[in-house]
Amino acid sequence: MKLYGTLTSPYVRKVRAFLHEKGIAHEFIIEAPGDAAGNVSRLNPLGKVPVLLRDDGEALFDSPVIIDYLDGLQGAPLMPPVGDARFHAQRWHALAQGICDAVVTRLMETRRRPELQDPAVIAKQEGKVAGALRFAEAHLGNGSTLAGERFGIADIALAVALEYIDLRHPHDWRSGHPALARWLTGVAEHPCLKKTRAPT
Ligand SMILES: N[C@@H](CCC(=O)N[C@@H](CS)C(=O)NCC(=O)O)C(=O)O
Repeated sequence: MKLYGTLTSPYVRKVRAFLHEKGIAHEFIIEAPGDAAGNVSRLNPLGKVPVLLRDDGEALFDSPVIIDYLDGLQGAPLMPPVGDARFHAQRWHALAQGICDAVVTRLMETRRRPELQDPAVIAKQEGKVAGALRFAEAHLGNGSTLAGERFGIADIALAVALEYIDLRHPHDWRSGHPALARWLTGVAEHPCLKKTRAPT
């Protein structure tokens, strides 16, 4: 199978980390949505990365859908199968997805010409990030994993989202969220996260 995407997209990184953690063989093809090769827009009508192309030619898109598909393929599931652990993992995944969406929207606004930028749009997205950080700090719990017994999708998704804040909306969120900062330090050296970190 082939994964199309960029080195900096947090959605792509999450899928790459997931593939690595599950030990699923794949080819990673670096291609941005607007690249001349045109594979992304050909395979995903929404023109977004990541796109996963199966060997039978079927294309999957939107990172949660790709992850759901990959989790059923081989190895121990990274999404708890039932119960509160499953719902908690899905909620962490949704929170992480929302952080990435807010940081991307903010980034796009800051990249417009200064006279076109709307400070209200930027403030609104920063408010979402701040709210998500507060929620994460309050719901972390005491264990090293966020949901279920083992390192899984919740941990991958949140770690990727927090490091995406550092990449694209760098600010000192750590002093106000010490437990979250400690948690990230604890998981950041996990091989699937180290291997997929965006180049600096
Ligand atoms: N909900 C999507 C979001 C994917 C997404 O927005 N990817 C960005 C890159 S970070 C993209 O391809 N943007 C191009 C565009 O929106 O045209 C997912 O989780 O896969």
